[in-house]
Amino acid sequence: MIISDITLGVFPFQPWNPTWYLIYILLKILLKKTPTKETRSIVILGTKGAGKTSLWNALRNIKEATSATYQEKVSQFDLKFRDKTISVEETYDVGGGDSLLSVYESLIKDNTYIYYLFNVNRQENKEDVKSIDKQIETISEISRHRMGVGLKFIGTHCDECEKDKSILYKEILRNLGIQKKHLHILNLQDPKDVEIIINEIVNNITDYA
Ligand SMILES: Nc1nc2c(ncn2[C@@H]2O[C@H](COP(=O)(O)OP(=O)(O)O)[C@@H](O)[C@H]2O)c(=O)[nH]1
Ligand SMILES: [Mg+2]
Repeated sequence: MIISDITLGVFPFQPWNPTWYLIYILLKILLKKTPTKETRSIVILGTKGAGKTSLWNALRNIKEATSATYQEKVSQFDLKFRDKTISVEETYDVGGGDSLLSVYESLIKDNTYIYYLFNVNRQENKEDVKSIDKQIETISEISRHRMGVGLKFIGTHCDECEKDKSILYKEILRNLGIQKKHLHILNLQDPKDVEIIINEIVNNITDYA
């Protein structure tokens, strides 16, 4: 019975592989619609070039072109939406390379909310699929030893995709075997799209300054 539930997940999951089966179950537990009032820190992870640094910059109102990131400190900053302001705890903006997987251990703490970014145009790209596999496996494993970790996917670069957004949603939801509430499809270069994330963070987190 459970098998039929997971056969939907064809990308990046391989449900016939027992390791993936476990990871898939763990991931399901991690999926949370939004940060919550218990959330204490925000972490942005994902594949190379997906837009992690762009999103950190947009959240901080930094208008700079990005270059490949290895590991850069994101100092504490205030995030404001309408009349509410919250404080975002210091963290690191890490690159999408395999060598940085070990850093996840210190980034993902109790009550961390993870935005997991991938480029919607590279769903079939072998390198990206491999790194999503590895990163999700690492995140799931670390989160087993943490309390209150939440995760949601953000498919980026949707402006570069010819497909209609509703079709893209359907395709990705089917491939990942997740529900719509666990996915945003955004153009990170559009301030309106970034505002969706700012609103989501500010309105669900209690100020933890
Ligand atoms: N068109 C478009 N470009 C994006 C989007 N998100 C990021 N970029 C660009 O993609 C490149 C890589 O982004 P970056 O933030 O450095 O990715 P990172 O490796 O995940 O930190 C940069 O040139 C960004 O300007 C998006 O949603 N749409
Ligand atoms: Mg970067």
